[in-house]
Amino acid sequence: MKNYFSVQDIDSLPDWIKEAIEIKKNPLANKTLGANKTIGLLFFNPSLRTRLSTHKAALNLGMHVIVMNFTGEGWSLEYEDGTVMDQGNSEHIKEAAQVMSQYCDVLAIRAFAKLENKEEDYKETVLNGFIKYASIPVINMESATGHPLQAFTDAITITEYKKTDKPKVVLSWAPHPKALPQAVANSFVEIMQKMNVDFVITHPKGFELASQITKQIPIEYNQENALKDADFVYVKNWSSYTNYGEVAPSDSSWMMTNQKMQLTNKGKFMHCLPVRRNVVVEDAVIDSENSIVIEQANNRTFAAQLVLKKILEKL
Ligand code: SN0
Repeated sequence: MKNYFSVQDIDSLPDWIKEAIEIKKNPLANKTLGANKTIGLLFFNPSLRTRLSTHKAALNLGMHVIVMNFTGEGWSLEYEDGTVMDQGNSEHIKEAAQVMSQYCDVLAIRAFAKLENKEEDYKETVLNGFIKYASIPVINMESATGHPLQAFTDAITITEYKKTDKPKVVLSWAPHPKALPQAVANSFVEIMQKMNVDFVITHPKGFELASQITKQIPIEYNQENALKDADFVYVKNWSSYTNYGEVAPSDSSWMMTNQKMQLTNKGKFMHCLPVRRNVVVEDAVIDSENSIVIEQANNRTFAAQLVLKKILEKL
């Protein structure tokens, strides 16, 4: 594997999960693998878990870490070929990516969907630009359409907590005041298709994810029906894919509540965080003993560490 761009880059999910759980038991087992290697973490958007856990993973492997925020600090980059650059953008991705490839051995990039133009976002201009012009491996730390480090974390977490061979997993849409990307939901859906789970997606009509991602996964428009006997309830907002970037009118009926969780099989509550309390999920659910969001976030380090290990082994 050169780049970790999407969950499709995982060659064997069961093996990856097993190895990540081994790393978790002994995070410093490979503390010299990354000696004298540098990772550049580039952020075009805010981050807490992704930034700290990827940084921590790199340190556990003995790497040097350079972090750069493009939100106000870097030159604003141009991605189109042949543009007359007389507008706002100061530097072309061609030079930026080649220059950074001289300073670093691996790049990890966060660049959210802009949610203005579906075709533009789904072209993955930023990540694909770096993959095209950088001469070093590129890791996706949430791009316009996917968040594969989060999804791999989620697969590890479900494996750790499952009590049956084939648990029921529900991805339940939630309300949100802002337009959020489909990235987390997309990658979660993709990785669930690689797992032995009984998987259902529930959301209001009009919030269907891209059909090339959801494929044959059942969609249940009645949230309460979907939640019946669920072992894992993964709650996440995403803005509309069809009416691209549209936010649902404010309506708390899709918020995850204690009452709804009673329908599940003592279901574990999951969310990638950050989460808007009492909009997406009631306090009583996220604060309950069935909430595994903190352990889920803990697994971000070991997911990132396995991805980095795979990349370092091929350098
Ligand atoms: C991002 C998203 O893609 O949904 C990152 C999740 C890992 N979430 C947000 O941007 C939340 C912002 C907010 O104001 O609640």
